[in-house]
Amino acid sequence: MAEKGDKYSILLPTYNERENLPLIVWLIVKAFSECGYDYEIIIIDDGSPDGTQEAAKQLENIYGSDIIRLRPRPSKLGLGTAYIHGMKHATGNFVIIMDADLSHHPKFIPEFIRKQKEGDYDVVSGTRYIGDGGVFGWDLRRKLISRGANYLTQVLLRPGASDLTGSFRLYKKKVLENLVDACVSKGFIFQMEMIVRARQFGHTIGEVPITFVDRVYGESKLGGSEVVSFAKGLLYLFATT
Ligand SMILES: Nc1nc2c(ncn2[C@@H]2O[C@H](COP(=O)(O)OP(=O)(O)OP(=O)(O)O)[C@@H](O)[C@H]2O)c(=O)[nH]1
Ligand SMILES: [Mg+2]
Repeated sequence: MAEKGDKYSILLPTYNERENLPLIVWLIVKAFSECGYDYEIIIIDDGSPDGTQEAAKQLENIYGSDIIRLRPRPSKLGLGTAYIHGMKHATGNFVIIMDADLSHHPKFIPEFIRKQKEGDYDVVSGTRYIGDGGVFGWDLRRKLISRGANYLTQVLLRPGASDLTGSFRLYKKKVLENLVDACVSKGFIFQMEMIVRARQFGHTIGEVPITFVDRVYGESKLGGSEVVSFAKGLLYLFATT
């Protein structure tokens, strides 16, 4: 049951997610109405040309401005800084970070919360690589890249968490603020650095198996340049942590 005083701020970074946003928001609202916790959804849209912001405004009208909080930025400034921007506006003592493209299903949120309370964890990370977790809809290339990146990192940095590149996580807000201050990398590797630093600072990490479903609407952006910058970032972390 809900405990008094706890509030969850969900950060939803969006870039061209007009078709996905109404459904993900509805699913989050549903998840919280079932578990009864206080929450807010912070939408950080980077001037999406597809009209995501208009959709977000309609959602604000439907659910109210206490639940849906719009914190847009004028142009596409990247995912890492979108989290930082959103975090600054978060009023909860916990922050949940997830993608808005329906790859991360909000039905797992109550499990994240339960897990966090079970061990008073500083971080709870969704994992595709243990228990019932898994990936659906990726081609072999994408699976190999994700597995490879994860495996290499496990070997080089031994972070003690099974899914390093995933981005469906719950943080104590104070812990997230510290980690964000400490992290240097941008892009795909940012998620990994967060978990590596969490371990480095002695934070506790709980894990929840999640299924990850490839986006149905919208374009995928993972290209060769991301792979190269990931490899560079990994070597940097290996050398400095
Ligand atoms: N605010 C903001 N959000 C972004 C930006 N880039 C991506 N996003 C959002 O961040 C989340 C994750 O991005 P995705 O494009 O799904 O990245 P991915 O899951 O690695 O790749 P695909 O799903 O295959 O495209 C989604 O909700 C995006 O809309 C950005 O520059 N600014
Ligand atoms: Mg995605």
